[in-house]
Amino acid sequence: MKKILIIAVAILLIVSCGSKQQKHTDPMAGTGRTERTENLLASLHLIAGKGNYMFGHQDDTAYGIGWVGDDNRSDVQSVCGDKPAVIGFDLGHIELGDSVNLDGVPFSRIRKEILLHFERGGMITISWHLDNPLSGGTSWVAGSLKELETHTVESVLEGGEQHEKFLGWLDRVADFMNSLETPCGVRVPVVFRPWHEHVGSWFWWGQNHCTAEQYKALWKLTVNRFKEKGVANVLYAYSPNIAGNVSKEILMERYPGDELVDIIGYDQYCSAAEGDTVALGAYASQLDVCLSYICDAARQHGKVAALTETGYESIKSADWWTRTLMPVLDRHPVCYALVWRNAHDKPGHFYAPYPGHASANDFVSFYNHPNTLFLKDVKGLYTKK
Ligand code: BMA
Repeated sequence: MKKILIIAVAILLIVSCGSKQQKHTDPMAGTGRTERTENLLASLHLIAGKGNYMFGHQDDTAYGIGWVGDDNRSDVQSVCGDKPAVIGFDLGHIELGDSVNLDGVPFSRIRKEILLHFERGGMITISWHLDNPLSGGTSWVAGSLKELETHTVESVLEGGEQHEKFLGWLDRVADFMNSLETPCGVRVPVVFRPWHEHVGSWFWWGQNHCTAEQYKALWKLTVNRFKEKGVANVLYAYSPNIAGNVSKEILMERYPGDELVDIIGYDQYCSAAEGDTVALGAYASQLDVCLSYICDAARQHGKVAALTETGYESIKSADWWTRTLMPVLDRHPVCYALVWRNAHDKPGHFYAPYPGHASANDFVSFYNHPNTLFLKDVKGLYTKK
């Protein structure tokens, strides 16, 4: 009986891998990463160099407005007939050993969706809203715990009282990265974007809660631990955020170093009240200025730029896509722009349109614009250039 089962599994593997060998080769590049991972990075440079940008959406295939957990469903696809080229997922709470993330999405589902999107030819980016290892709170700094949280980064670094525990947390993320493997043995390349929006102070790794040196040490610890765990399928994205009096120096102050970063990103949201065209314009001009800083920095450091998070909660302007966002993106060589999630359980907390939304038609025009890339437009992201 056992024998029959083993033979059946072997046949299944051979059939699903589409080859006579049980495993495809997953060649390594000389850099300690897989060739596919390096090919993805080269593709990102090419896309940005051509003046194109991929559209991305957080949690796109996990849930949307009025649905959760359906197979092969996407609000973006329901509106324009194609999936985003980039899908983002978040690993918050994986560090605790939980089976679902902080937004209730099972990690098994996240893994499945990542493999599916890779097989479709799309790109995956991963963020991590992890808890506070020192206070037991969330990523977000709560007023009453402020003092303790100010010391969190220091506490996880070498010599700190949370160091050992924190290594265990990093290992859980590294294990997840290593588990992203197709049945044919191909490791799925992903963009990992840790310690984001650090120019603000809302997360425990933010500006006021650690020194620049501590922030950089946190980054280095993360990358080195992943290396030690054999992670070979990850590109790293640095993503500062908008802040008052923003300058290129502020955005780049905590840049961890060329050998530790592949993508220089930027996060900025539009928070205009409905009908406030002045605020819409302010978002666009601020984005324009900051993307020029980010693209400049990327050029200087030999990196590729991206708008790693953006969006307008509830999209309260029917032509936001083509009138506000698109003209700015058209002016800067960013390889992708990702909007945040369409929460199924938080009314109004959505950033991509769904069928019937007032901006749906405008989104179709955005989709049809020659510079925007959706899933059907991206070919060979992982093949040699
Ligand atoms: C935030 C919100 C939260 C969510 C978090 C992580 O911006 O969407 O509801 O828990 O991102 O996805």
